[in-house]
Amino acid sequence: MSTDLATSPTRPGRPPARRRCRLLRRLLVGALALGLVGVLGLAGLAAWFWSQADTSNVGRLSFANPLKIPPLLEPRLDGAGRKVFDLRLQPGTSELLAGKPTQTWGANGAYLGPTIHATRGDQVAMHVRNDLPEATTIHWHGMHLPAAADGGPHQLIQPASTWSPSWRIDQPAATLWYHPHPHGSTEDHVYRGVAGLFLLDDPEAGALALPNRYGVDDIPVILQDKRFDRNGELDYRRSPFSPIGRLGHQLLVNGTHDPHLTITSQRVRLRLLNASTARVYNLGFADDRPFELVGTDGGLLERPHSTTRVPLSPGERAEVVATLRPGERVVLRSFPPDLGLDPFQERFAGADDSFDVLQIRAAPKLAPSPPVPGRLVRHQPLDQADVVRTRRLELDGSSRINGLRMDLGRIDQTVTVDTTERWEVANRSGNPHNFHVHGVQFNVASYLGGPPPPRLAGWKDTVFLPPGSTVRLLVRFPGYADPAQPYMFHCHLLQHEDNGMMGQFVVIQPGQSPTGSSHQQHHDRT
Ligand SMILES: [Cu+2]
Repeated sequence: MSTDLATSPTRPGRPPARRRCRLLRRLLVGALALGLVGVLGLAGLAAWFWSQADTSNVGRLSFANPLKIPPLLEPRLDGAGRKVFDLRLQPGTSELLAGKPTQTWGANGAYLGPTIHATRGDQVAMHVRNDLPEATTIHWHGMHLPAAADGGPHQLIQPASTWSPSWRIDQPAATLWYHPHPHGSTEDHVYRGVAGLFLLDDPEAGALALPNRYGVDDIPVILQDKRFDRNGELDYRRSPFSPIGRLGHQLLVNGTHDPHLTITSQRVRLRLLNASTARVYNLGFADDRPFELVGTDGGLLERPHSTTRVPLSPGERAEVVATLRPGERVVLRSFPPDLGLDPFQERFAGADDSFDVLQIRAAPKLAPSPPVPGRLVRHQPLDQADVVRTRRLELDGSSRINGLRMDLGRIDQTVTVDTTERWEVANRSGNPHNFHVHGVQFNVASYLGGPPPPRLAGWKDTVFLPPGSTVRLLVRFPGYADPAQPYMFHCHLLQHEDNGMMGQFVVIQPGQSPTGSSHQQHHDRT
């Protein structure tokens, strides 16, 4: 190249060709060097973020604090024989980390809410008073109930107002929960601390020899990860890299940091709830001891499933029974979950993270507990032969279902009451998602191309979907039809949900049609 240039004629006022060429080369080398430094810098920055992105508290806890047990909410009976529960949503100050006050929200307290307990057949009435500075809702997650009582984004409770839904409990014993659901703010409202358990009971489950003394051998385990700033306040920043939403560095169980639990009987039932906004847990014991999985989102399994790990994505629940030896200490731990991502994304989505959750301390003498029954409850699973319609729902990116963002004024699906449908849910994005349906419990007919694993064999209302996966659900819509009030289906990774990965369905009588948008708000000023 330089030879050719050297033979070209020189023009007056310009450097000779050879010098020009040298200059060009220098410029080029300089630019390349600069580029390289830039690329290395960016790579270094990415590597730094990557190295900072995994989180673990394993080995760093002292298990100093007794596990808080949310109080049981005592109902009063009204003249109509209904069990009336009073919830007051309120702001407050909590000491989540020792010595550091944190501004939080709760129900009947500064953080989280009481445990509600009801029995199949009960007529319940909930009085939800909103003393928060913002409008919110309370959704009864997993409950079979009329759409107007569901507490989705249409049932906004304005500040200083009370919402009073009522319904009859008509579903099997289960570990359900309640949490806010205002469209666009669900992640923040849940993160601030409004959530609680709603335990259902029935005679068949009540007759089983399972640990059932609340707070003694039947223990709520509400898992939440939090990020705190230097002053101990909740950090609301979103991670620019996380494909799933805000991930915390600290773990709270029932609002307790660094917790332990003392047990005085041989077996303990843990009701595990993932009440985090984005984090997926993979729960087991530090010594890998097997335990019995006895229940999932919507109730007990037909028979216990012996395992060493239970993965839980946001919103999911599991009931497990563990056996202890006198005097021992064992740690419930969350191991790195499998999110189905590439190693780079996995790191930013929490898939390399591990947490010590709770140290269980067995008393020196343990009262004997009966063995876990080999058969639990009879199931009447939904029948493929009854399917009247198949719907396909595709989760796209991090904010759309079937190409559309949530619109409170648009009904996406219309189903007929008392029919069974197949819902084929496909995760068409590179992000992990999960899928939650309001108002019903479903059966998983197939999961990732095969039959459902034992942990998905029972009633579910929320199911995890790794990128590229498809799950087929059998869903039946018994009892309640209302052409004006929609139920929701959505991703329960709350940032995705707030961003629009949600749709609406109405349940109608045969021949009815949906009666348009339903922006009605059900509240009375009090
Ligand atoms: Cu999602």
